[in-house]
Amino acid sequence: MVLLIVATWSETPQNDPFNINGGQTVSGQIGQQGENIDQSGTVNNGGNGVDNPSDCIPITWPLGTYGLPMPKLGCPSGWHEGTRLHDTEDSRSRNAWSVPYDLAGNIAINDMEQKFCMKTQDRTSEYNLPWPTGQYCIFKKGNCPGGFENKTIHWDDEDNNNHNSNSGQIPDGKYGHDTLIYYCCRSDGNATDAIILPTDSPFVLFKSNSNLCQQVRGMEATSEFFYWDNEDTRPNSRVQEGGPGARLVGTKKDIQLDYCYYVKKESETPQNDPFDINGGQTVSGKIGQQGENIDQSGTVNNDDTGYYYGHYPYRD
Ligand SMILES: [Ca+2]
Ligand SMILES: [Ca+2]
Ligand SMILES: [Ca+2]
Ligand SMILES: [Ca+2]
Repeated sequence: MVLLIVATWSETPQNDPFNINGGQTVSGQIGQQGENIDQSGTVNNGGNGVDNPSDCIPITWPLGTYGLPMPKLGCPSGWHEGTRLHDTEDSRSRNAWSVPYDLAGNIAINDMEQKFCMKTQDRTSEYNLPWPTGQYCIFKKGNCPGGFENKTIHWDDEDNNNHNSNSGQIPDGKYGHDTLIYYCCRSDGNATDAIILPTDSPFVLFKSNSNLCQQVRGMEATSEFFYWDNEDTRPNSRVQEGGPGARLVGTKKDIQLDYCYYVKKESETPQNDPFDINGGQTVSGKIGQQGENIDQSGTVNNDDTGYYYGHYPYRD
């Protein structure tokens, strides 16, 4: 989401009141009503200060070690990549996938790659929060973060001349001639109640115990899938109730698994950006409820504009 800081009064500035230097990527998150938004970098607002800068919290990926499916556009900064190649059924192969399919990895009717984004550092900043309640799953790496339950999917990969392989950082599991992957799942909230996660770049979550994608504030979710043609002879694939929405299909136990692919909501991109963001890099901000302040990042120079800086309306 592009930083949306728009004045409520009629005098929406023609000339950008903000000059955000440096162009670093910053995500902001907001607190509860009455709180301020995160601030990072030097904010010079000519005396219209944020009420309680100490309340500001930048949006970060939640606490814990875990993984997410890798979208084609890559992993969050600082995470590690990994790959699992499934040698899927060679006889009358019929892997299938959604169109569009926005996950990274080579896919074909007889083999496929799952690619992973793995967060191997438990805490990355003092602002990390726990994962919020909801209905979603992530990959397990070490202990599941608080509030999640362990779940598994077992793929019966090709039995004959199996050429499964893996590389890099991968989720907890068993990676032999078949594939067992552990997930962390929770169903302690409603998928329709939006949770707050970083919106800088696309990411992927799994459904949990629901046909719905967990809603994420500022992001548009699309349900995509991959269908594995698992081993046909003595098929032995298994999924768990309450797991990441995998379904066994047919007597030969193929597996269809849904992915929720998240991109920033188009509607949150202003037509005329009232900000002059130098450097051409992305600055993401998230805004709070009405009456809250917005995040600022980099140097904000609003000298001689006279615009009100203390609070901005929530726009979603
Ligand atoms: Ca194969
Ligand atoms: Ca097998
Ligand atoms: Ca076979
Ligand atoms: Ca099969």
